[in-house]
Amino acid sequence: MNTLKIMLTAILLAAFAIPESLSQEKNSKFETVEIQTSAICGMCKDRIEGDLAFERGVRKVELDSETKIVTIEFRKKSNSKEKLKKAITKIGYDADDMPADQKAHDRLPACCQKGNEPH
Ligand SMILES: [Cu+2]
Repeated sequence: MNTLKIMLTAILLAAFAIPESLSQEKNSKFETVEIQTSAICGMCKDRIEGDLAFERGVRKVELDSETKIVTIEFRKKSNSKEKLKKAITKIGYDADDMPADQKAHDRLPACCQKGNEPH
């Protein structure tokens, strides 16, 4: 009877311990950052999400159409917020305090360039 009790306790402990250790692993290897961009329309959203998906270590990219804030989840070892901001400026958009690369910006379709109304 005692053995059964111990076994049940062990099973219960294992059930709680496993998800806990998995989430800790996730927290240590990945980082999520939010960066304000100068995106204007849905094309900008697709362009930024599509290009950033190919940056090193990036696992998830989502640009909020309302706020133009892009949320990026990436492997800490492979990338950094500063590098990702730089990557956004090279696509042609502002990233927080970093201004867009002028040449990249000028290559964007006219409707996607800064100063246009969101559409
Ligand atoms: Cu656009």
